[in-house]
Amino acid sequence: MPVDVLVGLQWGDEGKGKIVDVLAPTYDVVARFQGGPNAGHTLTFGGMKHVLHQVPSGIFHPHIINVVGNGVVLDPVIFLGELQKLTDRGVDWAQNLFVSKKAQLILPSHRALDRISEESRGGGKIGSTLKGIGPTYQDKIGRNGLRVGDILLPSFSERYAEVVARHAKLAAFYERELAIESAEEEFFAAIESLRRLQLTDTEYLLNDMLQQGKRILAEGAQGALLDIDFGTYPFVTSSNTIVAGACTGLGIAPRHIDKVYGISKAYCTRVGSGPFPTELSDEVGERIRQAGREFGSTTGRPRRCGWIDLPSLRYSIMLNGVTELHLMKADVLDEFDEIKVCTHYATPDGQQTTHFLDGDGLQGATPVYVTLPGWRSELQNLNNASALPIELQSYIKFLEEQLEVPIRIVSVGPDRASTLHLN
Ligand code: 2SA
Ligand code: MG
Repeated sequence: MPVDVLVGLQWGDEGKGKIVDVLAPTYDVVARFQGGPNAGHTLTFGGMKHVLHQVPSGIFHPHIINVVGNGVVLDPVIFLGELQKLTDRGVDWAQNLFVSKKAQLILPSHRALDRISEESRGGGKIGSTLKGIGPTYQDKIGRNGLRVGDILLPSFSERYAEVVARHAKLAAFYERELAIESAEEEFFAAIESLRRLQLTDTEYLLNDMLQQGKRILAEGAQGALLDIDFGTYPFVTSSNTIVAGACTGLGIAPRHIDKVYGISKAYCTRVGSGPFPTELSDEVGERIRQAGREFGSTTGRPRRCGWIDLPSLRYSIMLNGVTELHLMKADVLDEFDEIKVCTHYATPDGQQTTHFLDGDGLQGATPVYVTLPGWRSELQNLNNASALPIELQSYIKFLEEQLEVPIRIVSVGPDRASTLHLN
């Protein structure tokens, strides 16, 4: 039985949480493979909105096993807080949630270092979520990190002290102090609770489930343009957000991967710094922000908004081997007379390119647009794909031709129910 992977194709916030929730009933397992509390996956059903950061989005379905994989960086305080909220809402997660012993722990000092590192960058800030993501992955790659399994060892507090002592030296280099005393109290309380969860070698769990014929959905966080290797470096996150990350982040071999769901908004957004060729700094961008309620679900930051960018999508589709595209938040464009699509870039040397560019190349690229007519009607209550306005059908067809992948889902509202399946 295969593993299907769901990934964001832009700079995150494409609506991955909603689609995992929609697709989840046909899976036995939902597994997170990278990122951590920098993610904010929003699910809306039954008139309630739920935002998940580290808990996989299958948690609301009692039949689904949810796995936090080894590729994740886990903040125990935020994680336990999320679980408490689920308990308060009557979700019984205790039997359905497994955490990899190999996942890295985010310590209070990682959060402090994230802040110090951002502050020391002056004008070149990454715009990180300040959740400690970068410093934790640095420690992982530098072979200095603490893993979830370490909390089961009698020597845990000693090892913790060693790591924090090193972090304090790093802070001193920036002439700063960690100032984490009160955060440490919460941290150790959360570690106590974390010990009582199902901590295991999830690579065995997942591969055993595959052998039993179970279906696994790997849930990506952030998006391809924030990938540490292929994103808009250095304005990226610190993990491989593309489909390859699902193999290393879960311990699943590439040959098991079947479908790749690529999630894109009908327009484009970005939070944090870095190039964004189709960004609209005018009132059109503001209209998209208001209509789409484009504010970060983790930090509340206003998101930068712009038109859909096909060179970047083609790149993300290539890197991920996307087999079907899901077009999100189409309803946000309901009131626009015209919709623009960036088909390629013009470069300062007078050339045109359909390639996504790197670094300064992207900074200097001018988007070239095709303008399509808007549909000027309310999509939210549509429940049948055949009822889609002709202009939206043309928009979808245009994207499919340009991107050479089928669009299988169009989302017309935040609720589970506002999801149209196309053939
Ligand atoms: P980090 O914290 O080290 O991963 O930040 C590095 C860059 O990655 C961006 N990033 C994100 N971009 C969009 N959405 C994300 N998640 C939250 C959400 C963000 C929020 O779902 O809304 O609430 O603000 C996310 N996580 C990381 C980040 O902006 C940096 O550019
Ligand atoms: Mg998000």
